[in-house]
Formats: sequence, C-alpha cells, structure tokens
Amino acid sequence: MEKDKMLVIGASGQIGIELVMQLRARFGVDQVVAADIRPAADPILTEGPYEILNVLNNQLLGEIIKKYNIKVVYHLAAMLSATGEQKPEMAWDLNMNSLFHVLEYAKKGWIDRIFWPSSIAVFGPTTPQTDTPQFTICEPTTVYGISKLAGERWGEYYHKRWGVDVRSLRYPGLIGHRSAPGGGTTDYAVDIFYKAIEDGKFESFLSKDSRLPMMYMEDAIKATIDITEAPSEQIKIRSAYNLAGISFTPEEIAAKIKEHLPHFEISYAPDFRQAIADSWPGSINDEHAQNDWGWKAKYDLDSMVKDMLLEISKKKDLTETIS
Ligand code: AKB
Repeated sequence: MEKDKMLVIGASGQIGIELVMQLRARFGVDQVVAADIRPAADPILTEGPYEILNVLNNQLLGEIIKKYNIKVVYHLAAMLSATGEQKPEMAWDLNMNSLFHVLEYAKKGWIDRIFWPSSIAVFGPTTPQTDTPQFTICEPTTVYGISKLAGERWGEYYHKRWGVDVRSLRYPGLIGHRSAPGGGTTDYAVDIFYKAIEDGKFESFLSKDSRLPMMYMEDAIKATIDITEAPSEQIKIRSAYNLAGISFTPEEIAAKIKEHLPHFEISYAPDFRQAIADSWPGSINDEHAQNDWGWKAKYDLDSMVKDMLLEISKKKDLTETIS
C-alpha cells in the first residue's frame, strides 16, 4: 500500500523545521514535502522536496497537493500575536483564508487529514487564569487569538458537516534551539537563552511575574505527530485540545538559567506585549488530551533549561561556559 504523503506549510518557521525533520526521520525523506513562502531557512529542509508557496495562492496550493498526491497537510503558516497587532488585517487574511483553502481541499476529498495549530491565544482576560479548563470562556483580545478561535469553530464545523478530519492543539509558547520564533508574545523565553550565553544579560519585554504556559519543542513536535497519527475515533474534540507543558515567569526562568550561568542578569522593560501576556492564562489543564490520545509532556523547567543551554552553546562552541 502506498504510504500517505505529507505537506508541511510554514516549513521554514520555528515549528516547521523541527516538524519536517521528525516526520522525515519517521516516514522517509520523500514522503514529506516542505513548503514555505521563503527559501529554506535551514539546509536540512532541502534534503527532501521543498516548494516555495504563499498559502494564500490557492491555485498553487492545489497544484502542489496534486503534484505530490498529498494526503496529510500540516498547516503551520500564521501571523502570531505581537505582529498581528501591528498588522491586524493582514493577520486576519492570512490566518483565516489559508485555513479555508486547506479545509476546502479536504472537503473536496483531495486530502484526507489536516493538522492546524490553535493557541492559548484563544483565551482572554475573562478566562479562568489557573489550570484553564478545556471548555471555558474564550474572549480573546488579539486579532491572532480571534483568528485562532474562529479557526477552531470552523474546523469543528467542517468536521461535523462534511466529515473533514481536522485535528488541532492549543499550543502554549514554544521553546526550541534550532530556529527562532517570530512575532509572538512568548518569544522572550527563547531569546533569553541566546542573550544569556552571548551577553550574560537580558532585558525582558514582559514583567518579572508574567506567568505563561510554555512547552519545549521536542514535546510540541511529539504532541503534533501523536494527535495527527492517532486513530480518528480517539480524536473526540475537533476544535482544538488544550496542551500543557511548563508554566513559569521571566523571573523563574532567569533564576534557573543563573544556576548554570551565575553571572547572568535579567532586567525588565515591559512593552505593548505585556497587555497580551496579561490576557492569557498562567497554566492549562490538558486532561482531555491525556485521556483521549494519551498525551504526556516529558520536559520540566529544569530539563528544558539544561537542554537549551547545552544545545545553543554547542552551536556556538561555548560548552565550557555552562556548568
Ligand atoms: C505567540 O506568542 O503569539 C505564540 C502563541 C502563544 O501562540 N507563541
């Protein structure tokens, strides 16, 4: 039997690069087509098929789906929370219309399965802030959050009405060493590692006690592949699953980094992103993901910080600076 071919849209982004690598390692290099609006951000991406694709170009998307006989689409392209507030119309256009393109190809039967990420940005100031339940008040205040919430509703609608097999996770802030995030409110939690290693100091754009849900990239990739590969009947929620990893504040992560880099100093200069962070919960309850398809995060703050410092200093040939 021919194995399902996969397309990763947004392959040059923070999650895309790592997802393509993992999928190719598991299913074979030629099974996974990487696509992005820009040329490959990492040479590893062009070890297999790589296509330049603006996902708003619906015709080209269709041609790529046909050309490779794609059956599974991971649609990661989106404008995130901070950039979305600078360009609200563009964010809405990209985040919504690209999703419709993919949903429609599934409705027409060209593709069989879709993974599309939602985010903790669907929550807002009226959401319970601690151990946020799966089913709760969602009144997002950012255009990104509004687009993700609308996308969740549309995903569930396409599933119920036309049987489209769409699966989604509410990603927390994602932390990885292979590629930089772009335009998010949780990006500080990646930058802090580079600045700690390179400069010994970091200025946080969030206040010291802004607690946010985060996750190490290895866990996020595992969750993404696990939910997409799970038997359809296990996926009982077709909007998006809550997903929990590690919750911490800038002060707490700085203290952890200081255990390895004693001279590291953090300072705080909150900017417009503070209001976005303040509207999001501090921790997430993901028992539905645990019960339905067996989700469990592996990394805690200790192991994530150790791994990030080690991997970044290896890249920079600075391993001896980490204790
Ligand atoms: C962002 O900060 O916008 C993203 C997210 C939480 O979805 N990382």
